[in-house]
Amino acid sequence: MPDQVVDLRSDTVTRPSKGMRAAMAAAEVGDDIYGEDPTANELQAKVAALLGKEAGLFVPSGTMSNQLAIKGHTQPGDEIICEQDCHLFNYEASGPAVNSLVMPRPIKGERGVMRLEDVARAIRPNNIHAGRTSLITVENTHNRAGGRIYPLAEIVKLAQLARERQIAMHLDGARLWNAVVETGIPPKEWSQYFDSVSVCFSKGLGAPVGSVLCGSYEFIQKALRWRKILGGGMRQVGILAAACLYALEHNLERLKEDHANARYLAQALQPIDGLEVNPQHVETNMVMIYVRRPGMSAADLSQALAKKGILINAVDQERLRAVTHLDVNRQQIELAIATFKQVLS
Ligand code: TLP
Repeated sequence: MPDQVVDLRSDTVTRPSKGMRAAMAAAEVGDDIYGEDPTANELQAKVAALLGKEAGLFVPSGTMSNQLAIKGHTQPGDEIICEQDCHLFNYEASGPAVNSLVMPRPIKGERGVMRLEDVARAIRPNNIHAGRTSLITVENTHNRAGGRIYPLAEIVKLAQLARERQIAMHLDGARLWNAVVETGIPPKEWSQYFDSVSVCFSKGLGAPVGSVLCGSYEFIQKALRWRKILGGGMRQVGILAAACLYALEHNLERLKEDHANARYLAQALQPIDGLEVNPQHVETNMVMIYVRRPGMSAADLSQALAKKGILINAVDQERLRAVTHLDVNRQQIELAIATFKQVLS
């Protein structure tokens, strides 16, 4: 076994810190199914206020949050427009089809960003031959686009189109925090264009569990019912909500360090023979690394690195995705770089 393991597979691998665990242990709790958990209530109110929405709902995962949002905005048989590389289309086990009986209408984006014309063209006409287009979803930051920040100007245009055509907008903001910290644009400014917003605490913010879905009172009441149906109603959940409150207070600003580490990693990998990396595409905490060595797939390189303690997932045949987070420091990034050099020499 290697002496040291550097885990760059995802920012979901972070473990709760001592301080976070202490906050969890000290949390005031109650039965959340009765709406009586003060810490969960505090978190929901705080996140809703941050996002400028009427209400928030604590849920166990980003997946459930997205699924509840789709359920809340659609009827069976509807179509939902999404970017083809987005999480809810690729990594939620066909959840939209299973839970909401809707058809995803994936649009090919340019590194995660959809062209307005393509979205407009994909909206179904109002006649009996077509499903109703009831929802447009956006992912910010965009995971498979390498943590790209969805440009606010593009969101504004999409929202205008959606309003004109009476289509709801949902934001998968699992990593909205990264976009907020990097751009300095506050959460509310992003979320004002959406009817619902999902944010996660178990990614770069370092909490063990938890997402919050925000929207109107009416929408959240519906989501509350569906959370129960799906088995996501929990009891003394303040123990988990406390971790999220702690994360908001202590781990938000420091995301900048993860972004700096990602940029540093990209710059160091760029000149290595056999790799293709564009540091200009590194906007937040992810680095997409193309493997350009004949006969070597991304999976091959991932395995060779893993043998030496550097864990980085292949996201397709030719790409590795390295994700920086609060459990990886600069010295560990240096070790990762040295190992890439060694493996590819
Ligand atoms: N993403 C995970 C994997 O599922 C791919 C990761 O390692 O990045 N939205 C976005 C944009 C996400 O990246 C993820 C998780 C989710 C939703 C789902 O969150 P969870 O895992 O809490 O269900």
